Parts: sequence; C-alpha cells; structure tokens
Amino acid sequence: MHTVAHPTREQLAHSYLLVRSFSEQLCEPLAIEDYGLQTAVEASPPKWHIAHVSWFFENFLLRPLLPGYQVFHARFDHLFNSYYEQTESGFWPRAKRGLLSRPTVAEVYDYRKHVDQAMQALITECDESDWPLALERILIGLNHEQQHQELLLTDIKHHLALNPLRPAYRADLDISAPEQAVPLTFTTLEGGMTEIGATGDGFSYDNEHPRHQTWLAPYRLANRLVTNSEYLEFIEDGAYTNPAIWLSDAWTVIKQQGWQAPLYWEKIDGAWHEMTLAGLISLRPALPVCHLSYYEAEAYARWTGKRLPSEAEWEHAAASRPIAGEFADAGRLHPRAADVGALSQLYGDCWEWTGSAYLPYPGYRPAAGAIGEYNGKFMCNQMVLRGGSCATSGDHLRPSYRNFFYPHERWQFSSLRLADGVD
Ligand code: AVJ
Ligand code: FE
Repeated sequence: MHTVAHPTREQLAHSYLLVRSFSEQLCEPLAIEDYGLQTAVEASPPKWHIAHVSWFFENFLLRPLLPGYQVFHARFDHLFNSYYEQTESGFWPRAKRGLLSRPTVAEVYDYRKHVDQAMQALITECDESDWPLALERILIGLNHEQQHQELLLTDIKHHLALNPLRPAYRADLDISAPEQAVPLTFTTLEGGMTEIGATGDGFSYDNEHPRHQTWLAPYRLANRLVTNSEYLEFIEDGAYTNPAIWLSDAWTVIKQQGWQAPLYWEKIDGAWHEMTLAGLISLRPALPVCHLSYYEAEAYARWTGKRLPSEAEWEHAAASRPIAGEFADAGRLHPRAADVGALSQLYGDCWEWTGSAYLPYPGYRPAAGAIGEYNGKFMCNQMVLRGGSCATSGDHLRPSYRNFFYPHERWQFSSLRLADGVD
C-alpha cells in the first residue's frame, strides 16, 4: 500500500477503506460453498482469510490501542491467529482450517464490520502520543491484507482446480495471447558495488532492512519470463523422467508427487491444457510458464545452460525501472505475454524465483514481541521470489520487496527469468 510519507488520519482512513473493500470485491464471485474449503495445508479457506485479516487489526491495534475495545468473540483469537506464538490464545492448527463450519460466512462478515467500525474510531480518536505506533501498525495491517488478497486468489484457484468440473472463478476473464512470444534476448548489466534493501521512503517490511552494499560481477538478464512453449521443450526432452536433471530434494518430490508438468497443466486427448481463474483453457504457447516450484525453475535454468538470478542481481536491475506489469487491480488474473524486446515483466505477471536463500540481511533485527514473528522466524529453508504477480496489487510492490516460499511450493503464480554471467 503506497501512501504519502506522513499520511493524515483522513488519508489513512481512506486507504483503509480501499484495501478492505478490495478483499470483499475479490470474494464477490464466490458461492457460500466455496468459502470453507481447504485443499492443501498451505492453502486456506476464503472464510479463514477474511477472518484472519480482521483478527490482525484486532490483535495488533484494537486490543492494545483502542481504550474500551470489546472483542467481537472471545475465541476468535484462537481460530484466526495464524502462527504467532507470543500470544495468549495459541492457534488452531493450519492443516485444520477447512474443518470449521462455524463461525458462518455471515458471522465472519459481521466480525469484519465490527473491526472496521472500531478501526475507523481508532484512526480518528487515537491519542497523538499513540499515533506513530498506530500508523506503523495500520500500514503493516493494510499490507498484510494485500498479501492475503493474493493468497485468496491463489487458494481459490487451488480449490477450483481440484474439482473435476474445473469451474471458473470468473468466466469473463480475457486470457488472450499472441501467437508468438517476443524473441528471448539478454541485457548486460555492469554490476559493481551496488546497494540493495529498502530505501526508507514509503512502507517496507523489516526483512528488506537494513539497506546494504553488495558486490555484483557483470551479469546478463533475460528480457522476459520463460514461456510455456520453451518449458514444453524441457518436458518433451524427458525432464520429468530423468533424475540426472534434478537436485536430490527435487527428484524426491517429483517421484513422491508424480509431477509430470507445472501445476495446473493437464493433457487431454494429446493436447496440453492449463487451469486458470477463467477455467480450463488450451495452453497458450506465448504466455509465461507459471506455477513452478523452485526445483523446476532451477532445473529448467540449468538445462538451458543458464541459471537463476540472485535477488541482488534482480533488484539492481529492477530498481531503476518503472513498476509496470500485469497486476491484480487490472483484473486479468493471469500473466500476459511480454510485448517488447527490452527488459520487461520485472513487476507483476509472475513472481520470479531467485537463486537466493531467504536469509536476514546483515544487521537485520526483527521487532520485539509477536509482531516480530511476521517475517523473521521464516528465514530458514525458503527461497526468495521477486517482482510480484498478476495476483498482487501494483501498489503493494517495490524494488526491494522480498517474497519467500519453500522450494517445493508451486501454487503461487511463480515463474522464472534466466540469468547468465558475462564471459
Ligand atoms: C510472504 C507470502 C510468504 O504467505 O505467510 C501473510 C505473507 N505473512 N501473513 C505468507 C503473510 C503474514 C507470507 N508470504
Ligand atoms: Fe497473515
């Protein structure tokens, strides 16, 4: 959520309404029956998302900062706390979020309204002395809600893709594509002593700090994301049956899960199809390949003789370029084909797996207390993704933004851009 450097209370109240109403807008195409489903441990039911983002404001703002605040329900903190250990409530297990028929969807929307009214009161009535803390936390809460808006979309896609009817979330989406992608070319970047991390103007998460120097040897970046037709060559070369291509952990997952293609690809009568938020479509060769795990992105890059960019290489290239691309706001909800030969698709379309482990930057310190659990405790065994996707709001992104997932996870809109050294 971009705001001016020091938003007034009115400006913040307005931003709050905009972000909150976008969550409700995203849920409009849902039937009541869609709200409770959980089809993977990592994918939550829409009802849970809608309640959890409200809990976040209740727990980190209303309870500590709004005098006399009455919680909506005494046990909701247990049900809708995601993973914060430093709380009295504890939390309901993630894997069992889909087992809760109560509270009902209607009750969860009432909870949301209760929190919204109290938040408007907090924004207007909060003591001047508490305002800096309230402002800081509201900005986290709004950015948190934007993250869950993306998760809502990716989780709904997962739920609908499991269903043999392959129902559309929105049948009216236009997933058009050109016949051919723009040619793959490489841009050389000189590197040298560069800086990465949040610059300090505008909101950023703690994991983007501190900004620091990092050395980059000259490198080359592909002008666009890898396409479906390029990835198909990898499949047709027998990638998914050839253990020599894969990292050991990757091959274990491929065998266990029976992977034969990216998530959501399926072959029908010899022709590849892809499940989208508009339902099942025939595979469009020129569109970016999407829903890859780190394992697949890494192996594909190596198979081409190239590699994944590091997060510093990605950020150094992206920092001087406009935040433009296919975002959730535009509502296509599917990546678009690149249409220029120059470095493009850095933002939006698909998250880009990097070759960088998700680690603290030198000197990183998470905040004290439960809110410090937001990012810091996940800095182990995950990989960094950069740039955002067609399910991310455009005003949620910036060059220093670090997303992170486990290397086997592929239900996000995740893809890759090739990188190479300079010889
Ligand atoms: C940054 C997307 C990995 O999904 O847990 C949501 C975002 N953090 N609530 C996640 C998040 C707290 C986070 N990711
Ligand atoms: Fe959350």
